Amino acid sequence: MSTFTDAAGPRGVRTRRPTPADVAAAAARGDVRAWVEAVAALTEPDAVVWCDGSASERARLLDAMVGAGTLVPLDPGRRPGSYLARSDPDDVARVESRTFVCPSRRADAGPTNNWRDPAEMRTELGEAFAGSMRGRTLYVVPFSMGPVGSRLSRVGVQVTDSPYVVVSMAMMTRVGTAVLDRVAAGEPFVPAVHSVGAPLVAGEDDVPWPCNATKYIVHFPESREIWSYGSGYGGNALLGKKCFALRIASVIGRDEGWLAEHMLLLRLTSPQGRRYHVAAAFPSACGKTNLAMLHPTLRGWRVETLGDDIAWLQPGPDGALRAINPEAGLFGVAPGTGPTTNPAAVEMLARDVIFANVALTDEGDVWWEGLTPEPPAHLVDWTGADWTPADGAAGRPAAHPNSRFTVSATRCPTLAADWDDPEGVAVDAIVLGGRRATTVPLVLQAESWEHGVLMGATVASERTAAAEGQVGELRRDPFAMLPFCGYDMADHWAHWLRVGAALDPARRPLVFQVNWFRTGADGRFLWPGFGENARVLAWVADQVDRARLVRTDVGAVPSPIGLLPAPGALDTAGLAMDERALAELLAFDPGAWLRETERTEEFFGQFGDRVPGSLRAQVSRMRAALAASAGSGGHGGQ
Ligand code: OXD
Ligand code: MN
Repeated sequence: MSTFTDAAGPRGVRTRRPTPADVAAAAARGDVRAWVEAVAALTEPDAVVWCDGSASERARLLDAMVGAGTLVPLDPGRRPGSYLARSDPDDVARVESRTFVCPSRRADAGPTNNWRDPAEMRTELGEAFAGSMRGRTLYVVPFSMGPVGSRLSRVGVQVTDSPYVVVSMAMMTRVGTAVLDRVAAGEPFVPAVHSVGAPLVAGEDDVPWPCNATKYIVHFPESREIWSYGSGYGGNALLGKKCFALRIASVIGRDEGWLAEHMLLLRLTSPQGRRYHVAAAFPSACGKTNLAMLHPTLRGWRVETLGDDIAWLQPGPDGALRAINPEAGLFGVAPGTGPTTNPAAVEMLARDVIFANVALTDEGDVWWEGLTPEPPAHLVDWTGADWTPADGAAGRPAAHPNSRFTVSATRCPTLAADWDDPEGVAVDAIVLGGRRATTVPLVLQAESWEHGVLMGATVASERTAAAEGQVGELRRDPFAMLPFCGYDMADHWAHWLRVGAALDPARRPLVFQVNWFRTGADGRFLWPGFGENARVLAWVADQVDRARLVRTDVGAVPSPIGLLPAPGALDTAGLAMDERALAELLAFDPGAWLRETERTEEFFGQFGDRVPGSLRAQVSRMRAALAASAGSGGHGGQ
């Protein structure tokens, strides 16, 4: 067993193994070296390597992973600088059932998080992490979420025994020794401990994707710590993303007066050259990356990408809500990404990509469902088995439904030139969406910030493959943050109300709800989506103009559920769509919405009196208006 030198006391050698509490104490002192030493004494790696995020470090690790069989290099002519990783078949998605949020009081985690007593959890973690890195290297990865030094950014240090995680973190965040300088100068860091939980016994061969059947993704929001064990995949292991930039940052934001949200960030430019910044929340795998990289079908409109998954939003000195994307890369869902759904992504993925769990072609390239209309005649599927289109027809996809690409943001052809401006951008509109086959119209504007918060609080979506669970089942996913909020969801709504109140009313973003996924009686989507979504964004921009420039033309009509586009306000020229389908898309059914409000009240019930009174009052008002509308036989929309 290695020894643990206690930097706090008289320098001596401890023979006992440090506990997670000892590790936490070293981090709390802001002493990165002592913290790393403590983690090493707990986990007993063969070596400790401090990473700098350099190209040479990346090259070294990539080579080693190819040697170990973790990565398959792709054909350099077809997909230069790119690799395929095949994960363990039991390590393919975020494990929400094993994700824990552990403040001292259960009530502070709220009813939608898995809470565990922090002391008990530390005991369990102590057992899991004891010797968990034996035979492996412990890498120290200092990283910044957001541009290094921006007042909107925060830093962290991840230790990990996975070289795959090191290389991925260097693409997804800003890794470098400048972060350690900031910590040395007194900036607090989020300590993030990660182990795949697969110690190697001397002489034992490694497997290409080490992991453990038991997993822990643990957050201690009060001490801002992250501990992740047993998985090497995505949000379970790249701890800057969901664990830090959402669960821990949401708590930091709550305490400091800002918001860490599961939102893409884009800039929309009109044919007249007016610029609008939109932050949009959608549950996992609902096409955020596609929307962030939208290729508008409306002539003269342009979208530039600022972020595709996470936004940190903070009231600025100018009274606007300023936002940055804390990430530096994209970890996107591959299936469904193709030349019609997202041409810019196809271009982005041409080189320097690490793919996970997609299929391999006979030419050494990658393929996934949706990349081309017809699959190749033969593939090696994500499990490494032979695959032909007959397997696809039999319901066995070649790529795992949650297969992913990891790529630097700088590869994104639609990336805004100023994407890493430390001042961020001023958000004009917030868009909330979910995957709803029925009930929710194509687009709806909130009547006020408070109404927008109600819209956010009631987002619901049919489940996708990004996490375990029954695909298709409808689940409430407030602000698309259900799996990502580090504190009580209802407190999160109250915090949204507080942040809104801190903004200049003239600069406060307008809030909208969208639903690209409504289906007709035949079960087919009513709205073509993708590039055509620009039509909805153009209406959003128009509404921003009407509010900001005090335009008097009418863009929206009131209804009991919010503002709907006024007849003719949504530009549908040239859209191959009949009037009936359009009317269906924008219509709302008072009966269905009455049921929706009942479900909302039921949903709010679990949060008790933490639900802000103004949200409950709005639901009551909406119910009364809907009852009157249903009674008069009224039917909203166009
Ligand atoms: C993601 C997710 O990976 O939301 O972005 O699951
Ligand atoms: Mn996401």
